[in-house]
Amino acid sequence: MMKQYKIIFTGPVGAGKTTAIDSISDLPPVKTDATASDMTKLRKAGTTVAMDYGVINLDDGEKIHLYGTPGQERFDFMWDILTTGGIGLVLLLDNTRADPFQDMHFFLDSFRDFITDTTVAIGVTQMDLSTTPAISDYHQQLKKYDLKPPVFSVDARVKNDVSLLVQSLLFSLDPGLED
Ligand SMILES: Nc1nc2c(ncn2[C@@H]2O[C@H](COP(=O)(O)OP(=O)(O)OP(=O)(O)O)[C@@H](O)[C@H]2O)c(=O)[nH]1
Ligand SMILES: [Mg+2]
Repeated sequence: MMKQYKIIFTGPVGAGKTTAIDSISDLPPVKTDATASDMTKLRKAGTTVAMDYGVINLDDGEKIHLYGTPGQERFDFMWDILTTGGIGLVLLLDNTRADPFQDMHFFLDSFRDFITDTTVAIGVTQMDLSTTPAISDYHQQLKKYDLKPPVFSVDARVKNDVSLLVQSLLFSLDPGLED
């Protein structure tokens, strides 16, 4: 029986969850983006209302299933559903948002039980548009929690960036998973 793993991407609206899964999925991803009137203030056309799904096929036939949550809190009933059976969380944060540390706090708190049972890796997107806060500032903030997750600058549109973040998550979970 080939092993199957599931990881979950979460983070605020526009952080790049849908884009990231698009970038690394080996199959055309399944998206549930809808246009909404309140999207006009964002740089993007759609927002996820249920989930994203993609998959990475590993060389040995194993699969990593990728699930993206909606960013909007009004769809937070999906968050528990999507984390069930997952082995780790990728938290994407948008560095151009008003208060990315507040976003980080909110999502670490919302997914606290899941993170306690599994592991988390953090990707900070849009650093080309806003260079502050710096990655070192995120590390500084994280000292307040009992967590030492990997934190990377990630462009969700770049496959290699997203791939490195996923690898760091798998590695923090089980060094044997990465080769
Ligand atoms: N300039 C820049 N744009 C980025 C970067 N990462 C992602 N984007 C863009 O930011 C937008 C992210 O949109 P989505 O992927 O829909 O975001 P999401 O997290 O799925 O949002 P919701 O589903 O609404 O919660 C897209 O237009 C991406 O092309 C980055 O590092 N730099
Ligand atoms: Mg989305």
